[in-house]
Amino acid sequence: MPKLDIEKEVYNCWLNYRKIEDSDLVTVYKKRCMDLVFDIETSIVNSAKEELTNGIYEMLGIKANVSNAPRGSEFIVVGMLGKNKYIDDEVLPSEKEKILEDGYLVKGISKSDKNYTIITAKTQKGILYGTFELLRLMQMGKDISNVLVMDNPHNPLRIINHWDNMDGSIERGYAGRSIFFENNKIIQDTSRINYYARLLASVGINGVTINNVNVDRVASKLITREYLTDVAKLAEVFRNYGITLYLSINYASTIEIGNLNTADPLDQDVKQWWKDKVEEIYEYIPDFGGFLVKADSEFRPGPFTYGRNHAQGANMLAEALDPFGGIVIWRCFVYNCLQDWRDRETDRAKAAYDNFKPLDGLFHDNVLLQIKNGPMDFQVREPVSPLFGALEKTNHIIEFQVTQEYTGQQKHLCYLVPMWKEILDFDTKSKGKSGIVKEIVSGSFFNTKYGGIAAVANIGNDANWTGHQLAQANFYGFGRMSWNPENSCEDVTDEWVRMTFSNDKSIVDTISQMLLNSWRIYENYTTPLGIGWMVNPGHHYGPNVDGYEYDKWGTYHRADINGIGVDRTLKSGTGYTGQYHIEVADMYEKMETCPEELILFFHHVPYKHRLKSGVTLIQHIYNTHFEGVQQVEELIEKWYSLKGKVPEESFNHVLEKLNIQLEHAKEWRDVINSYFYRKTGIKDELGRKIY
Ligand code: GCW
Repeated sequence: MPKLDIEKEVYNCWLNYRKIEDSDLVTVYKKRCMDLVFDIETSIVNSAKEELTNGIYEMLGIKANVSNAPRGSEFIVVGMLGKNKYIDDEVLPSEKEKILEDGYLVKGISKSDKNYTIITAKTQKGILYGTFELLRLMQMGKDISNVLVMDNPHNPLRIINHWDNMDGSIERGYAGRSIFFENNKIIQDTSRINYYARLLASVGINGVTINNVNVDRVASKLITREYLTDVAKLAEVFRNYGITLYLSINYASTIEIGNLNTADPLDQDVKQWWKDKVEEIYEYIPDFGGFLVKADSEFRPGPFTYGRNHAQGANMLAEALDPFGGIVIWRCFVYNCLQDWRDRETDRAKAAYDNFKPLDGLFHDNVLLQIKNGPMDFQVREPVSPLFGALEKTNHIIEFQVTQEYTGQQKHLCYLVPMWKEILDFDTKSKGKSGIVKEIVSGSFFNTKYGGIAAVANIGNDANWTGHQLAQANFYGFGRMSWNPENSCEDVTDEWVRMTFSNDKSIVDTISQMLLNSWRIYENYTTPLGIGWMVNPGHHYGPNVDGYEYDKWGTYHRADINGIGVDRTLKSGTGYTGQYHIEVADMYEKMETCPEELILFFHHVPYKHRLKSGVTLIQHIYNTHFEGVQQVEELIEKWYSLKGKVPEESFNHVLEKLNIQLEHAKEWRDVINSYFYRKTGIKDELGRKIY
């Protein structure tokens, strides 16, 4: 039996609602949770009701009474503002004002004759989010009697993108197969998808794209009657949790599944085809979100074929979606992937800005550009894409990658929340003032109609969803950060550990520390100082220093016997630094002011160059690679300290992953160190073993 329980536990992720052991707390909670007042019935509120009754049952072992009026003097009341006297009498006008769309208030009330806790909002979704908040507090053993939590989503759009193919495989998926597709069909049993919707809603995600941005022949047909009935079923599952469904589309659908011989966005037949198509989709899914489009990118079709630009391509689709309130999310991952190594001017990092900055202001207002966080491709460290702060008149959202393509593929522990936080807090100095990325992407800085955060999912049909159980923290953390980037990494991490494992301080501290340090550790033993890429081409796992250096794909580190790094300065390099606002450009342009962790991204640096720490670049490379491996050993020691404290299966599972990580970290260390030792002939000052 314990086996079954643990499977259930890892499957449930942070919504495990473990039985609460502290008997005093149980007494207090039970009194309050016995009586639940819900005064509206809608599918989203019903999801909240089910979640709350189920959570209470699991944690406290009681079946709460649910009705539309309190039975006694202690209860929880859940309802919309302005509809219920128990709520309206006790929520201050100032509080009412501060609750924004989809935000919520959870408030404890103590009166002489009544004690109760309010969950209220202006929208049904707000009620659902507020309910999850209350459950989170209970899972963490927090006070719910005198509580006062008000929270609003910082980003209007909080979307998860799946790179799932219809045959069930997942591009860059490291946790099993698709939960949506199998054998070119949509999976009919939606129970797992329903659970997934709960997980998403619990962290505030409100949009999902179910299919890969690389839309193959079969997936192109998702927007046809052959599939729309099934797509609509999925949309319903998500709708109940306040989540809007989007589809990735093939830009050349008119050719692929229509009977036209062109996809020219200015062609009348093409325009009409999309208008009819969109109308058909809305017949099935009245609240369909819209299209996600990868066009003219990595051999995908796009408007370039017809001599048209991205604005013309996106606007054509936007016109079709506009009457129904749909949006086009158009990706900016457009670059020349066949760069020649002799060409020192073309620079992949410059491509997104070069392609899209000139189009700023030309997109319809239901088009959003989706921009990867960095100018390259989800490396362990990159500067922030210069498009943030540059696009002033175009809706746009940032794209993160939760799936760990370049960050250890869910074999390595690499908790990405600190990275995302750093990116969101970056100051682009746009318009000569402080233009922080999180304010830009939310839409508030430039006052754009839409804004938000998207990310590529890291889940699949593995029993624990994410392959590495601790990678669930990346999923959770992404949601919490997209809801509110003001959340601190420490708080988000703490919540996840408590909800997933335990409120025991030693467990919380140990796992939190492991998570919070893991990104830097991974960086230490992999690619140094922002250079990125030294992975095996294709699958992107494991070290291969020259893998992309000698590949036709064209992504370079330019290591020679004197130095390494790409000169991206205006003065002598590719000129990429010039894409940033002047203060930022100046900072990156000079080696002395360039943040060292990115120095090889911006400069070709001699191996003997002394870094601020006083050590030479080459010595830094050696040191961090030895240190990274040691740090993985320390992670293992820390994990050992939890033996007997976390469920045995989880303990063994994570231990196994950490041991793999250690072996592979050693490989990284040795490959990188040997490469540079041979290239430079410079010995490690500490005489450590270099092969
Ligand atoms: O990083 C690359 C990935 C591709 C991916 C592409 C993209 C979906 O290696 O697998 O394709 O990015 O973001 O479009």
